[in-house]
Amino acid sequence: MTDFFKGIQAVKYEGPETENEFTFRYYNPDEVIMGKRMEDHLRFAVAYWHSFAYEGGDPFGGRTFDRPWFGDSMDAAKLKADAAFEMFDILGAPYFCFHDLDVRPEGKTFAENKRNLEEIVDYFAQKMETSKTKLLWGTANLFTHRRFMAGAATNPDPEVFAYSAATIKSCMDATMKLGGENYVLWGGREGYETLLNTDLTKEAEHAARMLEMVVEYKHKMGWDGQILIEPKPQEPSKHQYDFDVATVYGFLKRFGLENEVKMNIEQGHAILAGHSFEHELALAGSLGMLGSIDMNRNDYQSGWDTDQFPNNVPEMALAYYEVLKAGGFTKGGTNFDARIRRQSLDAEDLILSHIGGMDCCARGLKAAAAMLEDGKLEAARDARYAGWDTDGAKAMLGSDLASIQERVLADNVNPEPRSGRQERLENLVNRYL
Ligand code: XLS
Ligand code: NI
Ligand code: NI
Repeated sequence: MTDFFKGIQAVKYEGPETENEFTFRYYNPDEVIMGKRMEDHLRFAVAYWHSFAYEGGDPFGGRTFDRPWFGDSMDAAKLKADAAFEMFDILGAPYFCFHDLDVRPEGKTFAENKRNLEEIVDYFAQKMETSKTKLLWGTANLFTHRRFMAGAATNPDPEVFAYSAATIKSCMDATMKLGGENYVLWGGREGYETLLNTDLTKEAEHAARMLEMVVEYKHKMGWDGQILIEPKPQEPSKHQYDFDVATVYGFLKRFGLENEVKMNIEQGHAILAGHSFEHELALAGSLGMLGSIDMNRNDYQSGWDTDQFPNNVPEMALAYYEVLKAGGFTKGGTNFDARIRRQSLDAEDLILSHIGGMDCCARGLKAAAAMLEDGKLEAARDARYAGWDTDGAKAMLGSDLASIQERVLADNVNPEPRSGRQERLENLVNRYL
């Protein structure tokens, strides 16, 4: 036991009336919603990087946090793991997620990195024998070290492609060994700073080949986890190839990978792309591509990926509405890719931020389920398209321009516009919140 979280008890559900800050008011893991336990709907994950590796830096200043595990030795990495699993227990977190660089010190060579990761993975595996927390996904950090400054799979230097492929293999091995349910690829620097030095064709082909190798390795190992791409439009690079759900879908179709790969959709990234979160989720749902979500909001004024914990229930309600409509999570879940602010120095802040985020998502989920069960919103949507239920309308889709023109002339077709009833629907949604 470390003494980092000393005095903080396991967080329990006490209901909305409680005065105790260290309890859940809405997140009640065992409560059954639409036939499924809340914990099984939401499948919360703690992000190792933000909670344990982030030092409190911003572009204008460095470390503000003082954590006993900061340092680049294996002992420090193990202390970090001890504290992490203590926090998972306190929160009753069903899952966590990590990058290789979050959990192991950076070595001088690839071989050293590989050994360090394997040692920590063994350490995790021991802890996971007694912990209830499982691995939602693993991933490789192919963006922090300077070797990746011009990309990983899309780097003009084939040796960086090689280093990246070797690293991905290690991270997939780690994920499989720990029973992870997904493997995520976020293309941190897969994009460009300037078109003046960039070959778009080569970079796309190399990115696709790397992804194919990931899929091939998954099948070779007989692993049944999901491979997920995480879209983001920019930051750190000026333009990122995995811009948004629509762009990633086009890329997957272009290279014939659309049945092998799904998406991990992050709220903050949706906003950076100029979309709402529910837009990205709805589109992924309609394409059958919704794999998992990163549940962290951006500040709407800053235009930066601020990775804050969610605190807006109406937004969560619309988001989980799309998740439920898409059939809910199977292997995916709700990862808090969120960090506390750099002035939030205390161990308590780490716990309270997660409690708040979990409660906010739980309220959103409950509202979404009520909306879906009530059926009024879907009924209104169906009514809007009811014209298409007729045999004539269906047959038209199988006909051609000339026959359609003949009928329009013969029947003197002259459609009357109808209200889209937006405000009525907005009023309806507000009744569930
Ligand atoms: C960064 C991304 C990153 C991925 C994992 O903006 O959200 O944290 O989720 O590499
Ligand atoms: Ni992000
Ligand atoms: Ni993310």
